[in-house]
Amino acid sequence: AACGNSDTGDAGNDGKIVLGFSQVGAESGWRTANTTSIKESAAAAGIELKFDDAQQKQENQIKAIRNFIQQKVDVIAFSPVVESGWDTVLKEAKDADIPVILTDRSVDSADKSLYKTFIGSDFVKEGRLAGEWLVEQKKGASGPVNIVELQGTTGSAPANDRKKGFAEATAANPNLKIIASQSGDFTRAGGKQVMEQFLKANPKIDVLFAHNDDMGLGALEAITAAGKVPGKDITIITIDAVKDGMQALADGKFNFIAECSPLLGPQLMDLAKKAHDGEQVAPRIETEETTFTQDQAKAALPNRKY
Ligand code: GYE
Repeated sequence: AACGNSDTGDAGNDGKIVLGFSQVGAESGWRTANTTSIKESAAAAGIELKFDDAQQKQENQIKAIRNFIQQKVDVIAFSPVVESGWDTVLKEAKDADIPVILTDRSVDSADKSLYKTFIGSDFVKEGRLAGEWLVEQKKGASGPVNIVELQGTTGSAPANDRKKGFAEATAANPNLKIIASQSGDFTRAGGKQVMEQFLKANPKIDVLFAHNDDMGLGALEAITAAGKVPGKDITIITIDAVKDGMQALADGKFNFIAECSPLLGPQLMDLAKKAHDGEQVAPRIETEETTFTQDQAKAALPNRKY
């Protein structure tokens, strides 16, 4: 696949760079938009993409990466479902001289030489922005404000980091109390099911913080079924800002969203080319994002791409 060097992996691919990508799964609207971005960008950049969907299982990702190594792809990129447990397989890629690009989520490996770069969001910041908005909203509260939290996939970087950022920000007001926090695995079904339990166990819930739009959307069903009005009886804060989430925000069912951009494809292809050519790349590339109130969602919705 390489241009002119002694690579053996280029049979029948017209000299194209071959990129092996292991995706987390298809758990959310964010993930679907991310997959589309990667596939479209690869096609546009003339990169041959070998795409694998791991169905939210680390063992499947490790298997996919080993397959990519065996097939001698030029570059490997993946979005690690959880943060821990990657050292062995990353070492195998390094020994095979295949550069690895972490996409969207990072790993906790101490040896940073195991990957070229990490492109993605600052999840701690997203959690903090969500928390800061709530602190501002509730600054006049005279009594306790009960918060429930729907966490993302257990052990994933966005779940760990968003939880941390939100807890840090909301600590500014001792009235803000996180009374329950549990994983809904970043899915609508998970969000609905866990919210049902929260509502049963806690007579007074003032705020829901969901680590992504999809869990918030699932929770809407549970809240409505419990006879409460989402966005009014319960303030709802989420992360991502995919179209369905933005619609819920514009409709007054959500109250605030911290954006997390899934459109990582174009930059990833650029990095894959650079890594393949042995060019230096920055070790960390941070995605640019914003936040949305209900009015801002109304204004942004017509032009929202995903
Ligand atoms: O927020 C969530 C998805 O890793 C940033 O994964 C991503 C997260 C995103 O399932 O919706």
